[in-house]
Formats: sequence, structure tokens, C-alpha cells
Amino acid sequence: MSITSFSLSATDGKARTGVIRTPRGEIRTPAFMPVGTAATVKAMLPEQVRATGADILLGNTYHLMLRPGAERIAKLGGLHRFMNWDLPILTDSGGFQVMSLASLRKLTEEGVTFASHVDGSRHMLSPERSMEIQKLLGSDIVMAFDECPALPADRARIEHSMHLSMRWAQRSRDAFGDRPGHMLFGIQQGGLEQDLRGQSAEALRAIGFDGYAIGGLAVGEGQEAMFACLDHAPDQLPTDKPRYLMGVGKPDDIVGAVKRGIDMMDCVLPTRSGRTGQAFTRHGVVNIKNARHADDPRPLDASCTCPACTGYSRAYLHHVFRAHEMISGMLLTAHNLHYFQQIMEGMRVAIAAGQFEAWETAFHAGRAEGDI
Ligand code: PRF
Ligand code: ZN
Repeated sequence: MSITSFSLSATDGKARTGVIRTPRGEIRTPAFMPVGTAATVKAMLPEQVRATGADILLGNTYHLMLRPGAERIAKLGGLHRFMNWDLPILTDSGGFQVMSLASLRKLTEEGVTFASHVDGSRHMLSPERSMEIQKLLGSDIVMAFDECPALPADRARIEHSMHLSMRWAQRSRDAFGDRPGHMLFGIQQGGLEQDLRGQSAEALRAIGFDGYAIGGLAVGEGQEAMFACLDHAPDQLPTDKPRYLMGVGKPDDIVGAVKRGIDMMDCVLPTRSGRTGQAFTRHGVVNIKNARHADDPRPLDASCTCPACTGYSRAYLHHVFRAHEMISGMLLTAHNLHYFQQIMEGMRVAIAAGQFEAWETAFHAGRAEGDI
């Protein structure tokens, strides 16, 4: 018996609900992972993140290797101890962040060398070094090292990149070795090309992983194209392992992904938007900086039980945002994370009851396009 496991308890259409078990705790799926890039979910204490309903956080190899350094975190007892979060952590492997944040990048078969966006210092990441860093951090779910081309890209570029990522997936598997209690996820690439996605899935299944991520989406292709890809990509992956859609998304992206068979997601949207004055609610998006909230005594969402909605008016949230008070980011982030976790909980309950379609209809019916 392995000490990590994934078990499905119900399916409804392609939507699934279940639980991933790890020595650090259980992850109820479908799961939304708040992003804790720099060993903090910005503006939130760990106990507040937990109170929103999160079972797992995402951390980043790229940011932590540059600052404060993986060896330093290891000496201080690992990432969980360092940031005071003792539940599961998934870490991304770094390649995707190198491509979006670092400069002077040089990509070879071996890996990628780059200059830090923090201080310009030069670094290297390879499948072997990424596995080493994620081990030093003490990550519970380790991601294989991959390369994600920006879309649009021509087919030859996507194909070459996918094959490179599959060779790196094998090297990640070999370097990860056997680590009881820790899981290694492979990452499917192949852009929007269904046959390349199929080849990528085959390569990953032949290597064998504890879970399978869908990478290379939500990189500018738009929701319609992403959903068209997700109409097939999850079906190409094993049914008995978790499927993780990386870097998604808006509430309706998340619901559409779960409907198509996705079990896990992460996105900076609820946290980043919280700091820029955008609140997601069951009725739509509220831009709290808008002057029409200045005298509004109502909460953001009267049916929400988060700290922002139970204690504060829109007028107050508007005031502290305009005054650049730190509590603005704290309250809106708490609300957004709470709302995202409520969506996940709603979907888990609906799938278990065989009511996903009715739940989805109600989800869309209550929402307005644009600001509310
Ligand atoms: N690969 C990795 N991390 C990612 C992505 C990817 O393709 C994406 C794409 N949406 C987000 N984060 N390793
Ligand atoms: Zn709220």
C-alpha cells in the first residue's frame, strides 16, 4: 500500500469528485490551489488561507531558488516550516516561470540558463536541478520539468517543444526516484493540436506518474479554444490519477474545466485581483474602486460568510482601497479565495449528488457580464 493515493467517490458526466491522500493531509477534488509564489499567499496568514477552505497551496521553484534559495530553506527545515503551512504544497518546476519572467534565456537539450529577474545573476535549471530544488523545499507534489511555448506558435515549434518536454519528463522521473509520501506529476504539452496532445499523453503514461497535468493552455488562446482542447485532452490521460490544469482561471473557466474532467487547478487571479480592487462574487465582478460604491452600506455579497462580507460595507472597502490601506488587499483577497473555494465545494457536493448540470445552470444564471 502506497502512502499517497487518489480515489474517486463519484462522477457525473465527465466531472469527478474524490480525494488525494498524502501524509500531510487530504486534498478534496476538484481542488483549487491558492498561489503562494514567494513562500506566502500575499496578504494572507496561513490560518486565514486554511479558513477559506484550501487543502493545498502552490509554491514556485523559480522564485524560491532565486530568493531566498532552496538550500537556505532546506537548512531552515523546509518550505512548510519556513512559511508556517503544514498542509500539502505542490511546487511548479520552474521552466514556465523562467520563460515568462527571466531574461537572457538559453534553451538547450540539457536545460535552460537565464538571468534572474531579481538581480540579474545567472542560473541554470534542468530536470535534475528542478527535482533537487523541489526535494530541498520538501514539496508534497512535485512537477516534472517542462517547456511551454507561448501561443500562437507554429506546429513545428509546438511539436519540437513537446518532444523536448517528454524527454525532460523521463529525466524528471529518473531524478525524482522513489520518495514515499511524495508524488510526481507529469505535464502534457502539445498546444492546441489534438494529435500532439495524444502523443504527449502516451509518452507520459509510458513513463508513469502519480498525476498528470495539462500544461500549455491559458497562454492567450481564449476560453473557446481552451475548452475545445479540454473536450479531448483529459480523456487522453489515465482515469485513475489526478488531472491538474495549470494556471486556470476565472470562475467560469474553472467550472468549464471541471465539467470536462479536471480535478485540480491553480491561479493567481483571486489573490492578484484582491490587491488590485477586483472582487469575484456569485453575481459577477465588483470593481471596488468605482465611485458608485463610496456611499454603499451593503456588503460585497450579502450571502458570503467571509470576513470582508460579514464585517464591512462596500463603502469601507472602497475607502481603504482608495486610501491604499493594507487591509484592502487583505479583505478582498480573503473574499476572493473564499468565493473560489465555495465554487469548488459547490461542485464537489453537486457531483456527489449527480446534480452537476443543475448546479452549473444555477451558477451561470446568477451572473452578469461586466461590472455589478
Ligand atoms: N507548465 C508549467 N507550469 C505552468 C504551465 C505549464 O505549461 C502553465 C500554462 N498555463 C501555467 N503554469 N510547468
Ligand atoms: Zn465575501
